[in-house]
Amino acid sequence: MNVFDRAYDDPVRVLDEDGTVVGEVPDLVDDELVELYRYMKLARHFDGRAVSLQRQGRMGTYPPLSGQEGAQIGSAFALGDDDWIVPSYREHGAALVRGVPLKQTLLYWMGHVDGNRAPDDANVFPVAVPIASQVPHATGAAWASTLRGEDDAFVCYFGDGATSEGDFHEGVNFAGVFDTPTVFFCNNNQWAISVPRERQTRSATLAQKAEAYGIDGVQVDGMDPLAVYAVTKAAVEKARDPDADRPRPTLIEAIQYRFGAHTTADDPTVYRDEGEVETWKRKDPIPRLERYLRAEGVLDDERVAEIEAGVKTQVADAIDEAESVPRPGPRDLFEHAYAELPPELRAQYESFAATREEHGDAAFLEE
Ligand SMILES: Cc1ncc(C[n+]2csc(CCOP(=O)(O)OP(=O)(O)O)c2C)c(N)n1
Ligand SMILES: [Mg+2]
Repeated sequence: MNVFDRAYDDPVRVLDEDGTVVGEVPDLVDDELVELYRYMKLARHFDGRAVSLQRQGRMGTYPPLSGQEGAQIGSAFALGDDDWIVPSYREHGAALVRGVPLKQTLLYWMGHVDGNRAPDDANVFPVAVPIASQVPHATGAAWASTLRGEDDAFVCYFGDGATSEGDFHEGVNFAGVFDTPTVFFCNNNQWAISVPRERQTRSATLAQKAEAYGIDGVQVDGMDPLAVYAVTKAAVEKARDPDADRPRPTLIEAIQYRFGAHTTADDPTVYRDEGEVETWKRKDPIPRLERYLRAEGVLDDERVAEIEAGVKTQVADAIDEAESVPRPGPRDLFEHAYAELPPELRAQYESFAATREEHGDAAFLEE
């Protein structure tokens, strides 16, 4: 199957909503399929616990990923060891597959500066909160890698809303012109906070935006992990091949839905219908893959129970580890952005320090 030779509005599918095979099943052995499933369960459980920690005041704002596990885990699974991911702020699942421990993700959302530094061997860029700012970075890093004679692919994640930003167009255009090994992975979860996909662009699809930049564009059912895996794998292999007979960059539009709020600071009930959420929940990537794996005899009740127990322990341990790290102090607010504080920030810092002294804040003074 050449996934790139199809209409922009014809998403690649492997499993239907019931887990029945409707496309070409990618070549993964049973252990890999179970691992894919386990990671999705782990990401889902982590997500629920992270929201709960925020609600209990044990963590800062957090962007939930539930519903998007198929896109995140399926795509990250398709990468080689030396490939890179360039995430937005919701890619905890993809980062996990690439070797960022859950503890690290928790630390980030707890406000620790160290949380934004992936382990050296994980090949994961820092979290990017400014929308689409990571797109030119992914193009640039991929171009640098080519200039160095390496053959690594760079998968850049961003949302539907990000396609309205100049950075998206600049990054994809440059990638087309310089034929960089970049895979632009758009998580079209239908909403940019409260702005629906229809108010984002008049284009019929996001995938077709690739046409303007002379690269391949393809839609995939983002809640079908096997389809996501197959499409990402094809895009990554093309990106790595300097002799490819098609442009190396690809724009993937992964159609999906976020089940929860945009972040814990958002209330989606004020802008979207409960019926819409229920419709998309029927496409949930986890039961879908589970049904397929049970039908294939790869999973049974016992194995599922074992996976669920393992996932719970892994998340509980990560929370314990993250919470045993001393909390960042207010002084951290003034560090790390500038080597030397500009005068206005220095004045703010001094005024803040004076109030801490007045309050006899020993912890602050000792920091
Ligand atoms: C440049 C910029 N403008 C505005 C914001 C505020 N903001 C944070 S998330 C978001 C919506 C992004 O939607 P989308 O790209 O679809 O990603 P999603 O969160 O749905 O994954 C906005 C507008 C921001 N972070 N950066
Ligand atoms: Mg979105």
